Amino acid sequence: MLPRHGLISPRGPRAANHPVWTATLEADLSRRALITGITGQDGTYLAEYLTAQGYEVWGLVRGQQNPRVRQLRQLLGEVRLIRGDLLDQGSLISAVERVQPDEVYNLAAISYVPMSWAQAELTGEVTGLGVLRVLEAIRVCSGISASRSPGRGQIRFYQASSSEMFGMVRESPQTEQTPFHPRSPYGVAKSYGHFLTQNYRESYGMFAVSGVLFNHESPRRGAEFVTRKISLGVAKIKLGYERQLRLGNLSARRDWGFAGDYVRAMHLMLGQDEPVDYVIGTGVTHSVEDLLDEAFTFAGLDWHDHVVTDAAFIRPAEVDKLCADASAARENIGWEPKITFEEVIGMMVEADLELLSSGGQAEDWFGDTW
Ligand code: NAP
Ligand code: G4F
Repeated sequence: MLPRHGLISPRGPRAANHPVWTATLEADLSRRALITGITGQDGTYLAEYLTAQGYEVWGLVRGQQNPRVRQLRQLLGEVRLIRGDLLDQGSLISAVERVQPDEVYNLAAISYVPMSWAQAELTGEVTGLGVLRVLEAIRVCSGISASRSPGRGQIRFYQASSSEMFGMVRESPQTEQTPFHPRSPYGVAKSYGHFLTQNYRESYGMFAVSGVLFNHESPRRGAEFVTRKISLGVAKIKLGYERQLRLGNLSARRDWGFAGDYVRAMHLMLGQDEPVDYVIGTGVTHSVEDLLDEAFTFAGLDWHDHVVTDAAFIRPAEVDKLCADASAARENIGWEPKITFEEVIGMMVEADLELLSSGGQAEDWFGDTW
């Protein structure tokens, strides 16, 4: 639906004063969010958070028989789903037209770094060009062009940028001013999405921002990522299903936080008067060895007895160390993490012990082993 008379409204012309509409006025005033990547870790936390804030939440799901939809329905009964794919421009335009969102959160991506070497072109298409397609859907549906800027009440856009863009870091900790040097096709694709979001803000005056988020984890994390691979490994060893855990580079360092804290930052960023990008992280860095210490000790085990390094998990190019300086987010938008590294790792090991001892499998939840 294109706005008439050049009026830009995310839900089209509102007829709030018309008698037919007065009965639905209250419902119409609730804000509406469209989340891409709703079946992923962050999508589920963000959907829960926005629903609790009174939003009407819509999630974009891809595929004909997406197996995650059933899990999503069990977890988030109130969320409305709409079909669409970041590879398909028309489907994104249809979704924005249908939902008429106030806010769009683009969380969809191929997000597993090793997969970005195995399927580099697809990663470029989804994680990189996918951002362009979502921005274009918003631009077209809002009637924005080089000569027509968005008005008040425009659709606000959040892009899930990543600390992987810093890659071979030029300084530590990393801030909003730290230059990018991505080390994987994933990091390169995210850098494209980041600069494109900035460019649409500057070219068209759109309220489009990127959150440069450092690693964030939870019991909903995909089993291919190192924190969840370790929490599942600990649970399997503790319960006697396995004896060994095979991993790659144990000296890599990351700034690991809790996903539930990070989705609050996404929402805060879209609620500001001005569109500004922020770095989001805890400011504390740990090695994979520290992570092993924490997780195995939590379950009363010693990782040295079980962990084997395996060259199959070493990356063609590694990001050695990441650490956020999120002081701008703290000072300007009042964001701070509440859950520590130790707490999130304990939460994950506990959840996986419970999951496996009750007969569940990681594959029943989000993600499969790589
Ligand atoms: P995730 O669990 O891997 O979820 C990725 C989501 O993208 C899934 O819902 C997936 O849907 C969807 N998706 C993949 N290809 C798609 C396509 N062609 N069209 C539509 N949807 C597609 O990722 P996450 O950890 O929640 O992260 C959310 C976002 O933040 C990602 O963009 C990630 O790159 C970024 N990020 C994450 C972190 C972190 O530490 N978690 C840090 C920085 C940035 P299916 O279920 O259909 O596969
Ligand atoms: O858990 P990871 O796979 O996460 P990575 O590569 O840091 O990426 C995650 O965080 C990014 C933000 O910085 C996101 F943008 C991205 O989407 C994703 O969510 O690996 C963490 C570290 C790496 O240095 C890796 O080499 O753990 C090391 N590692 C060691 N052994 C391993 C393994 N990683 C995995 N996945 N599997 C291993 O066996």
